[in-house]
Amino acid sequence: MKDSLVIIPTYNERENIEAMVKKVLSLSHPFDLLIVDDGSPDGTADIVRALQQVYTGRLHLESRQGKLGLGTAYIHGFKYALKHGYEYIFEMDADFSHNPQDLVRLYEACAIEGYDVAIGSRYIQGVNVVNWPMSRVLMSYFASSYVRVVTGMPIADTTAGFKCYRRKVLETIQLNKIRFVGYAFQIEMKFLAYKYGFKIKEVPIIFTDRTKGVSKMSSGIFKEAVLGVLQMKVSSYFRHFDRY
Ligand SMILES: Nc1nc2c(ncn2[C@@H]2O[C@H](COP(=O)(O)OP(=O)(O)O)[C@@H](O)[C@H]2O)c(=O)[nH]1
Ligand SMILES: [Mg+2]
Repeated sequence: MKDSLVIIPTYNERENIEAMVKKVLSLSHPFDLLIVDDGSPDGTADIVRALQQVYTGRLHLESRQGKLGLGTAYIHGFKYALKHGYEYIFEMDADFSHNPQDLVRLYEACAIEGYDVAIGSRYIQGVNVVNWPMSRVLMSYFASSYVRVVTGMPIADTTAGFKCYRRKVLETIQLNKIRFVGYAFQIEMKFLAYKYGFKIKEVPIIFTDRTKGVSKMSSGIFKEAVLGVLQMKVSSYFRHFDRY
């Protein structure tokens, strides 16, 4: 069985991707890396292809036709990870908002401490967000609280996108039933892991806004989450969460 796969979805991350690949593949733990690129017009995938010559066998690329959303990019990556036998599967952004060094801490929470899901959490010890405008910090913080109240999950950072899953979590959650395509996907994944009774740990991290490239966050994504979380909660009453 292979050990760890970090999945990074990309859309126009030309300015970040090379430094990110080099960083992840030089960490103390031997992570493999999968980039799921949605046909970025800026040529992100070409940079990855060139780097594959250097990191043979450790750097993988899945290219999709167009911008199909963050959630579906991760589902695509999860299926790849399961098919190729990885035990620990990570989600991370390409823009250095998540410090790649923290991958090792997420790994240890699962591999050494025995948790099923480790979440890099901005809100477990105060508010650890650097360089975001106050409006976005407040929106993210209150969105997290809203989700916590509606869903009842005991997680401080319910929208976090920096995570490690043990393989069995992704095998149990029926990936084809995930309803959200955008950022609300992050909420749904945590909710399902929680409902199935997996052991979840929040690892405190410092989140720093990107310095290169632009954010793909939009108000449509936000709307998907607000109503969608209510629908998700209601439909959970009609679903069985028995593990096997
Ligand atoms: N493949 C793919 N990646 C995406 C898509 N939307 C966003 N991303 C990537 O997802 C990560 C998070 O997006 P980002 O723009 O940084 O969002 P923010 O941090 O919430 O402002 C980055 O690595 C983006 O390149 C998408 O539709 N498809
Ligand atoms: Mg970002």
